[in-house]
Amino acid sequence: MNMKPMDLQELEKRFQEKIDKEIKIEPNDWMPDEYRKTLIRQISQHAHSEIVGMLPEGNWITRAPNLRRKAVLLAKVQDEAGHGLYLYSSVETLGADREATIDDLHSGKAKYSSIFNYPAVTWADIGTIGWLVDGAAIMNQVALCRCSYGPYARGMVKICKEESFHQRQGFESLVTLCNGTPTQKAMAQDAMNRFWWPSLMMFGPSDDESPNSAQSMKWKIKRFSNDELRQSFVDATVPQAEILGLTIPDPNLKWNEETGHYDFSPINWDEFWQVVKGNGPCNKERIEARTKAKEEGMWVREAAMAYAEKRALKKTA
Ligand code: FAQ
Repeated sequence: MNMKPMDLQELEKRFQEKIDKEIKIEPNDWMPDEYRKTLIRQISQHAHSEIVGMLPEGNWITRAPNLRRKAVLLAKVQDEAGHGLYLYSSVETLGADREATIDDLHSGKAKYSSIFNYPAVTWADIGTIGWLVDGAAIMNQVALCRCSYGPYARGMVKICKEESFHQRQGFESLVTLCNGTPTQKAMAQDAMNRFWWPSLMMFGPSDDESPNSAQSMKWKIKRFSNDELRQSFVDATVPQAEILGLTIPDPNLKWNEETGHYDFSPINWDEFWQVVKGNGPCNKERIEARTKAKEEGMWVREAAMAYAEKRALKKTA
């Protein structure tokens, strides 16, 4: 039996009609609580991913092999910070408190992308992160430019332009390594071996294990399912690996004439859930780094607040 009052039912009906007509939902529009909650969850996780994602690469800024690579890497890491900030602003438009959202990351309550719990141990990892991780991120995020929530969709347009540069710089860096000495090529292959499967995991659990997908697709927050995007990523990336002369670490990877896609081996979902639950190689280190950054930057925030208060007092006086 449906116990909802008529006006709520009517509001929900009109809301879905708007979505079906591709009209964007804006912050002051009426929206179901669950739609708001889903967006706060997804966008804040996305923001945390961008910020935590700065750590593995930031670690290599001082060790980039030349000035050009260093400038590019510095620009990329700064872009990720910018993405995090747009996304936190977008979360605020939904009425969420920014500080509370960030505290949820530090307390371990909030999730962020599993991929950033793997270490970047060699310079080839930096090219590989650009190529595979940013490549996977774009595959997912281009679709988010058409998300039904206006502020998120518009933020994603700029983010995708920058992610596209990130992917290209990663690929270009790997072209250099793969055409370099045998040791450099082996380093690129080793990075590929370690990052391939975690990159496929970025798209989330398979469709039949994804509790949020059905409703998010109906609300047009998500436009494609996790498996559809993962397949598109594999299909797009295999020819790129061939250009680089790198072997994808999957003996079952092969072109399927019937489906028009590449077949690939099952994903190790135990590993994925272990990493998501906090037991990946770098989870502890990542949260410690973010908490330390917050503590060390506290004096700046306190000084800014004190200055703002002083100015406000002066004005009233
Ligand atoms: N890691 O029901 P679903 C980047 C969670 S940005 C950890 O399928 P949904 C840029 C999921 O939250 C990368 N947790 O969930 C960059 C849910 O948990 P909950 C981040 C994951 O939301 C590059 C549960 O599993 N991109 O890389 C993951 O419908 C280089 C069940 O899953 C985004 O955040 C995972 N991989 O679909 C930066 C894009 N996958 O909340 C620096 C926006 C799933 O119910 C360097 N997000 N979970 O407790 C999305 O598109 C979606 O949220 C999905 C997951 C597709 C990630």
